[in-house]
Parts: sequence; structure tokens; C-alpha cells
Amino acid sequence: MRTAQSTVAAAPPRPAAQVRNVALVGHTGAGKTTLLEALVHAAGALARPGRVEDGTTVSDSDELEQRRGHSINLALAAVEHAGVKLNLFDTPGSPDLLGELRAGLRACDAVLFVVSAAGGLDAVTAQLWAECASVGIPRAVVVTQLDRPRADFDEAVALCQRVLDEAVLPLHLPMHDDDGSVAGLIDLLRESVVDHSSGERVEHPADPEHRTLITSLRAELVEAVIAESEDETLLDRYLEGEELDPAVLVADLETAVARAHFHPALACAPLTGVGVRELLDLLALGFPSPLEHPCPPVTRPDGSPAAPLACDPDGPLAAEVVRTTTDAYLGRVSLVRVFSGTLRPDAAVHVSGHQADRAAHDGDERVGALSSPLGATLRPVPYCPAGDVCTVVRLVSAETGDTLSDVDDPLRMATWELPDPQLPVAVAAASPADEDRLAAALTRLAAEDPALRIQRQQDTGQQLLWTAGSAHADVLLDRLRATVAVETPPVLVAQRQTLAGPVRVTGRHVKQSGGHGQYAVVVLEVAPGPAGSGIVWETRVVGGAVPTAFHSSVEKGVRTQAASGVTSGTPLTDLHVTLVDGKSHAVDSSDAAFQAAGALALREAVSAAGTVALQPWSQVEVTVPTAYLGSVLSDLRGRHARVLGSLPVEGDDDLSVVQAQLPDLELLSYAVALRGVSHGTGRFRRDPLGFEPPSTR
Ligand SMILES: Nc1nc2c(ncn2[C@@H]2O[C@H](COP(=O)(O)OP(=O)(O)O)[C@@H](O)[C@H]2O)c(=O)[nH]1
Ligand SMILES: [Mg+2]
Repeated sequence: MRTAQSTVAAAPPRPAAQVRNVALVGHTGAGKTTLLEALVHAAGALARPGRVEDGTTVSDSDELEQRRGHSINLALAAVEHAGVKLNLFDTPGSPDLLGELRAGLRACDAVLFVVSAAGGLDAVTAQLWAECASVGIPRAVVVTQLDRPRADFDEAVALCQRVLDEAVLPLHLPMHDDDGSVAGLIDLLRESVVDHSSGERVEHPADPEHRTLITSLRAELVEAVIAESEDETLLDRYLEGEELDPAVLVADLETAVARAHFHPALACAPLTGVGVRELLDLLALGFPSPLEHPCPPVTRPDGSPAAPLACDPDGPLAAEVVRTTTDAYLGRVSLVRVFSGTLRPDAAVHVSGHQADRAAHDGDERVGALSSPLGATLRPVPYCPAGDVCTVVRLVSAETGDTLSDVDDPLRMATWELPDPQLPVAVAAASPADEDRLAAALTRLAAEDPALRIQRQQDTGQQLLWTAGSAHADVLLDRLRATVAVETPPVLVAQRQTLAGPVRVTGRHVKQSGGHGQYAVVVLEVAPGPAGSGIVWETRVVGGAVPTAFHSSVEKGVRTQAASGVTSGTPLTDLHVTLVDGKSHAVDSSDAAFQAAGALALREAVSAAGTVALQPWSQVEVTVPTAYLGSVLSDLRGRHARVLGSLPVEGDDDLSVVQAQLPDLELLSYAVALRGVSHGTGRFRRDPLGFEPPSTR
């Protein structure tokens, strides 16, 4: 269902100086989608704002989002304000949907942190802020939902200063009516009041009663803003009491934001319209343009060096696919950020890129029409210059994360980093008739979502989706089920056996009838080996009882039998096997006979000594804010883990790394557990350790 109702055609493409790419981030429920809707409406691109509850917003255009009542995809709304093109990215708040968020961060030049005045800050948002800070992405804060009963702007700003950065400073203060409802804003820089109490937006100079409120806050703000000014005399002049031109202050504000030294905080109540216009102004006039954002590094598709790029519409083409969707009518729709050069409709482009364990791309294609999206509504544009974002139809091979470049000047951008997905979900076609459709649907999912890894598990034969968490898994399963009937059997872990104890056994392959080459006798000593040792082979035959030529035949017979298992098809491992003796026949011995004798001997060993079931274990490295270290450790102990140690991350005391070993069975849902005990902030990676008997737990 298409609900986004654009009232205007797409704005013409603008040079990079007049483009702003901004991602809205914040936890689920903070109010991002509602705020974006108000911005789009205020910018004149919507006749009437939609509501999240009704599934009518621009950014929650997907049926799944409408059903769930919150965003799961990266969405883009492109609008115009004050002669500037604003590409506004709405991101999902769940830490499980980090893949969509990362793509949004890649495509934007600045981030707007959306904080609910009634909700507080979550750990994931704080973590994300720190991450943006470490790479110097310009940031601002908007305190939204001011109309809520327990909304407290001052408290929200104080929290941001404490948790995010003390350089978060308000540009406005909310102004309340006698009944406590938000009536408007006090603009600290301009020393004016924006009054909505009449139902219209009316601006007038601040009254004396507001002046006292303004004075001290304004001083701090102005000093922070002009500290970055090119004009070094400004601060002195200000301190000497000179009135500074608000236009000069706004220009310096942009510099201060762009350098990521200062983070303006705005007040907003999108449902009443308060603060919406001011936010649009800040985005258009106070946020940095793509010209101030260094291009991601590029290489040739083979990894050899290429000249660094600048945001230049006449430079070589370098654009990146940040989102891929499939439309019933249009086919594949790719959302593309152009970093250098100009993308034109129907142009031939080189597509290159690769994700871990996916096919590498390196070929030429032709792009179809270009559009500037407003949610699901695609509005045609004639071209897309460096710094801008557009959607492209008809790219067949391009996947999320791939680079588009000139055919004669192929380039590849290093793609953005994503943590390894760690929550496995098994999927199977509900009927044989669905199998082909499932394979096609999985290929499509993989192309759309770099946060997903698809694996056919050799041992168990299961088709696994490795997802970032339960919310991600739910979204993927919903998508699959839209086209194919799938079941989700429990995820199995690989099983192994080893011998219960050492034995000495004989394998006799002696056939009187059946012709040549049927005589082989081997004596083996078979003993369980240490965990993870696999099958260790040794020969200690004296006096040529088994001719050297057949030693490897025996070994092969043993290894093949171990791999296919003896009882219930469970493979055997961690065995030390020694060939100690045997018999051969000058004419009737053969490679095949000695293989058969080796296999027989192993079967003998199993029936004589019995077996022990083994479980796979893995080594995990958990990275978590030190504040949650205690809960993570106690949770690990509850999972029979061997905790090897924990250390602060070098250069960042707020983060700790835990090394532990635990059974794979306990790891099946560890992604979900870690999410819980670390409030969404923990990450882990795993390396297989081998198989161990249950008693070692
Ligand atoms: N009263 C009020 N409710 C809001 C406001 N902003 C969002 N909401 C509601 O809060 C819920 C979450 O909002 P949404 O925009 O989906 O948040 P998101 O998850 O950050 O995109 C929805 O039910 C919204 O209707 C606001 O400013 N005032
Ligand atoms: Mg949302």
C-alpha cells in the first residue's frame, strides 16, 4: 500500500553546497518518524502529515512497518527548504537493525540525535554518539515530544550534556502556556519569541520577562558559536559588548557544527508544529554540506591504489548503494549516495564490490531512471551530482554496499563496517514445491541486506540465516514469508563422537572368492585424543608386516569411516590412531583391501570400547561497556562458560573485553541474551574450538 502523498514534484538537483544529508537516529519510540513527517509537511512536500499509528507516514512506507507500528528500514525523504535540498534519512532504533542504521550513517554528512523529552536516553544511543564522535561526524540534538505530559526539556538537555557531551547547548527554550502546554519557543540567538498559541506561528522580539531567562544561556551559546569563527576579532568585540548580527552568528554556527565541536540542541513538539520550522532552518543553514565531508577511500576493484576523491560533480563517478529493495513493478530499486562525479539516467556504470562470503561483483551495467524519493514515492530527477542521493532502478547485480563508477575508470569503496551477525535461524521450505522459491528469495535477501549472512551448514544440512538479533530475524522471516512458505526448525549443532577408551583391534578383510586383491589384515591401536586434536595418524609397523605402499590406504579407510561415523552416522573425531601390525599377501593385497581393513578395524574399535558424545565449543570475545561487565560475566557463568579473563580495551577504559569458552549449544541464542544484559550495547565474535565431552563442562 502506497500512502505517501507528495504534493510536489522533486526539486531540481542542487550543487553540493546546497545539499544536506542528515540521518535521524535515536531509540525506538524517541519520535524520529513523527518528527520527519512534520518536517516534510512543513517543507511543503505533504498536504497533510501522516501518523505512525495509522501507518500513513512517509518513512514507514513498508507494509511490515505499518503492521508493526515502527520503522525497520532506512527511509529517505528529500525536501527543499530555504533553497537547500534536505535528504533526511529515518533510521530504525532497534540495535538488532544496526545494518540499516549503518547504511544511513554512511550516506549522511551529519546526524540529528532525536531524544524524547519524556523518555530519557538509552545506552545504545550513547554508544552511537561516542562512535560518531570518534570519527568526527557533526551532531545535533532535538528534544522532541515536548507536548507529552511529563516532558522536561531542561532535564533532557542536562541528560545529554552528562551522557553525550557537555558541548550540547540549547538554541531555544520551550515556552509554556498557563495550562502547561507548549506554546512556542524562545530563540536564544535572535532573542526573539516564536509564539504558536494563536494557532499561527508568530515571531516577535523577546518580552522583558524572557530577557532575564535568555541572558545567561545566550552568553554561553554565543561564546561556543563564535569560538569557531574565522573572524578572530568577533569574540573580543562581543565581550566588549558589541551586538553581533544574527546572520553572522548563524554562519559561525554552521562552522562550529561542521567541526563537531559544538552540538546545538533544539526543542520540538512536532504534533503542534512548535520548533519544526526552526529545525528546518537549522538543517538548511546550520548543518554542514557534503563539501565538508571527506569522501570514503577508494581503490581499483582489484584493490590496487586509486587517487583519492573529492565531492566534485565533474570528478570521476563514485557512488555507493546504501539500500536495496525489490518493488513488485520496478524490480530492484537501489538507493545511491553519489560521492564524486555525476550519475545520469541510462548511463553505463561499472558495479564493483564484495561482501564476505558473497560473490564478488566486477562488471558493467546500465542504470535506469533516477528519482529523488519521498519515502516510497519516487519522483524523477534528470541527474544526481556529487553530494546528493537518489534511487536507481534496473541495476541487476548491484547489492547494498557496492560501488558504481565510470566504466572506463572503475573504482571500489571500502564498505562500512558491520558486526558479524551472531543469531542463527534455520529455515526450510515448507514443501518441495517451495524450494526453488526459497533459494531465489534468499538470494534477494542477501543482496538487500549486508547485515545478513546465509550459510548451508555442512554438518547438519540446515540452511541458516545468521541475523543480528531477534528483531532482525523477525523482519527477515516476514520478508521471506511474503513470497514463500517457510518453516523454522530448531537450529542444530554439529555432533561428534570419540572412543570411550583406548583399544587394540584387528581389521581383517579376507575374501576367498571374488577374485584378486582381497587380502588385508591390520592391527590398530586407537585412543581418544585431546579436544580439538582431530584424527592423528601414526604408523609404527615393524618388519614390513604392512607394506609401506598400503599405509596410506589404511589411513584413508580409517578417515573415511570416521567421517561417515559408525553408529547413527555421527562422525568420530579426536582419535589417535596407530597402525602397529598386519598381514599382506604378495598377489592378493590391494589398496582397496587395506582401505576396507582400516575401516573395519575402526568399527571394531567402536564396538569394543564404546563411544562418548562430543559437543562443539567456541571461544568468544565479548566487547561491552565496562558498566555492564558484571552482568555479562554472571550471565556467562550461568551458561557453563569458562571465563578466561576480562580486560579494559586499550585506550578506552569505558569498554571491556571478555574472553570465554562455551558450548555452541549455549551460543545459539547468546546474541539475544547479550542484548539483554548489556542493554543492546554488547558485541561478540566467535571462533570454533573443537569438540569436547560433556564432562569437561
Ligand atoms: N504526544 C506525542 N507523541 C509522539 C510524538 N512523537 C512521537 N509520538 C508517538 O510516539 C510513538 C513513537 O513515535 P515514532 O515517531 O514512531 O518514533 P520512532 O521509533 O523514533 O520513529 C508513536 O506512537 C508516536 O505517535 C510527539 O511529539 N508527541
Ligand atoms: Mg520510526
